[in-house]
Amino acid sequence: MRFSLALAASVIALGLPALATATAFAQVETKPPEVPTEKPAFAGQTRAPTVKTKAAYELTTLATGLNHPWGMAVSPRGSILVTERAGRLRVIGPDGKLGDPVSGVPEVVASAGGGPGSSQAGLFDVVFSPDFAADRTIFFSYFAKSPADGLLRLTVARAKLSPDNKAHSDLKVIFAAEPGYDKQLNIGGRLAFARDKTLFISVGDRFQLMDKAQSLDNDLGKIVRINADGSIPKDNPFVGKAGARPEIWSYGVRNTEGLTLNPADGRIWEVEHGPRGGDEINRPDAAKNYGWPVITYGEDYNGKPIKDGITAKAGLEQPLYYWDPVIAPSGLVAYSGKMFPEWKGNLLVGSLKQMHVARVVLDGTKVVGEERLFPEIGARIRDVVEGPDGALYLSTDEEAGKVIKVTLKK
Ligand SMILES: [Ca+2]
Repeated sequence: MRFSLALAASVIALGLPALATATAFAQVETKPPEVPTEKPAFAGQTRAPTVKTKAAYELTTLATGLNHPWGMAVSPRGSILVTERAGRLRVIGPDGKLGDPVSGVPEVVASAGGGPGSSQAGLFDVVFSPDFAADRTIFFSYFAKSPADGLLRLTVARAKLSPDNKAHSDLKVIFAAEPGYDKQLNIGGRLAFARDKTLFISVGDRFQLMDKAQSLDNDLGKIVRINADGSIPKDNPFVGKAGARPEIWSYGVRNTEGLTLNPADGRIWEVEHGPRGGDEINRPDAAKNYGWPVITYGEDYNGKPIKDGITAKAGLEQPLYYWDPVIAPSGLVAYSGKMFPEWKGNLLVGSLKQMHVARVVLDGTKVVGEERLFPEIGARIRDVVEGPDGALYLSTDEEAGKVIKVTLKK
């Protein structure tokens, strides 16, 4: 913004058409940054130019009255699994009918809240097995209290869904993030299958334990990769390394609530909640350190710097993109459908705080444009998923939350 304003001012001084210049340099973000002294590491790392979709879309509310719907998965036949944070799993049939809670979901530790300092626990994400047609297996993440030590952990389980979609069976816990802890902030909890059928899990830094994101002897502040049966893939980067947990794929993240396979490059991408002024997009590489909390954009909620207040350091990865002010990103899809050809290859990111879906236009790994879609919904967006026909499904983070379908306008 600083540059565009300065440029616009000098253009006005020269008597050139200021409007055209302002349009050419218009950035999607117009509010001042939280930390104006911080500078991006490269051009285009923040405040991308505004783009505007030509696609005519319509929004249809499929379900209402869901308690903070958190995660969704759409089957090839159009059934939608949706979690409610309080600990219920529901199925919306292809006919749009909302089913009763699926039985057999384990007990979760759930709490109300939202915003800095409050609790945010419960039942989180749900994904289909890559072989669902054959194995009827689903995977879900939740916050649970361990009977052994009474502490709370992000937990991932698999279970079989009955043919009538009404019950779970054969529940098996396949991951629990170590160490357990008694507080309920920055838990993470997104799930995404890679093409090789390994399961990626985002684990938050648990806020007060942020320094653990930098050490490899624990799972907090990490992107974790496991096999679908809970075993460790032999080609994980820290397998056999003394003092490192073998399930770790990459580290130094804060609270990742968006994780997805990008069909364009076959890679897993993530979006994470940073501190005030530092939300990020990253494409996690094996064994790499994404910086938190040693480097970050933004500042602490009390206005003080995070650690040394630095944004770059040798050996630590830069985010591909950051938002300052934050959007509070949750839910991520790399669009590959046929319904909206214009969005192909774009990242679609739910925004809790700014109540929109950010459409992020990529050129390779570089962000070249951004748009704020669906502000007319007027609600915190918790999850964004793509259906088999290219329609989008959004969930809203509300006491009486909705599932909304986005389709091409007829
Ligand atoms: Ca980072």
